[in-house]
Amino acid sequence: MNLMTKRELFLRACRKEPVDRTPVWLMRQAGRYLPSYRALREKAGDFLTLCRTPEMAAEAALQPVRQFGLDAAIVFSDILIPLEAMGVPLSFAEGEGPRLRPVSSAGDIKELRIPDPSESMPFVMMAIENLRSELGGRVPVIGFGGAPFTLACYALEGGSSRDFRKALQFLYSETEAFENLLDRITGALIPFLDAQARAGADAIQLFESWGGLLSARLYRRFALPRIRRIFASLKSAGVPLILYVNGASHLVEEMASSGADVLSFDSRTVLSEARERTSGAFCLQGNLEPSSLFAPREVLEKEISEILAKAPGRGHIFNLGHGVLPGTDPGKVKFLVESVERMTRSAP
Ligand code: 1CP
Repeated sequence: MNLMTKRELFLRACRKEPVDRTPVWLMRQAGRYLPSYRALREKAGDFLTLCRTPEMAAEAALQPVRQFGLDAAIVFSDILIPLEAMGVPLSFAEGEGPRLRPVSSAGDIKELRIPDPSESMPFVMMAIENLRSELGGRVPVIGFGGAPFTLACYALEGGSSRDFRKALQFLYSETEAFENLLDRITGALIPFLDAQARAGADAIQLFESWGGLLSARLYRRFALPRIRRIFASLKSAGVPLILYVNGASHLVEEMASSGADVLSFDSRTVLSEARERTSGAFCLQGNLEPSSLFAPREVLEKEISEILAKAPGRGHIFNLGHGVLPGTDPGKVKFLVESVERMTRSAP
């Protein structure tokens, strides 16, 4: 019998304490690949309404936890929600990515608000409270935000992009305004993430989806100081702080100096090398390539065991290197969760 709750298991792993087995959750574990999510979204009408309706948002977050026995729930929301609260209109067109009214000048940036999260985004904290009461403290709840550089990229670009050329052009041509934008976003994120922890989030993750666009030098200059400020401000909340950076093989040392407790990598970074480069001081999270879930079970199982071999023992939270891809077979997700549990459980 398993005496440790999933919450204890997860929190112990974050602190690199001994655990019964390696905990597992997946970035973007809720979403369109799940038929039950598609039904819920249809009921809500659109994605943002789903995010803004706490009962439905809690249900979206619970679906994968119930269906696959994952070891953590992540609140159902989006990294772009705080930009909207700052005064950047946001929409999601059917079948397309996000659309934002682009921030395009120093003047636009001055007009951005630092919102009070309990007034402008109360639904996120309510979804966390709902989730917590549904899970009865047995499964940890992860709160999150986008890292400032990544959010600045979306705000300047007005949506997604392969290379965020407009955003980088602004970084070089209007450097001071770019820094002001990063600072405003940072100022908005601190109370928002703090409110999530106070509402009951057991851990907070920052998603730096576009950090890999920057060299280590530029990352240190623009992105890292703001992340440090956020994590320093959140320390008093007393919850583990997780930093995920996509494309970060050249940023391992920068991530290690961010103030995070857990470092989360995509599949291009070998976890044993990250562990060496950080002197074993951190819990590592990751990092199965999401497309491995398209492979036959025998191949998927081999890929899972490769990841586990690179991160043996304590101080590892199993995850994908990036989000679950649309079109993923939910049966494979179940198989993944069961495989990690079977392969890492210590003999009784
Ligand atoms: O049509 C739909 O139903 C909307 C699809 C969708 C979903 C399910 C979007 C639009 N966002 C989300 C939820 C979401 N987004 C969650 C909670 C669910 C979970 O993880 O289980 C989280 C943590 C996010 C985080 C997020 N949003 C990131 C960081 C992670 C990453 O993938 O790098 C990013 C970059 C976004 C922006 C965003 N929102 C939605 C989309 C399709 C995107 C990506 C846009 C792009 O490709 O640039």
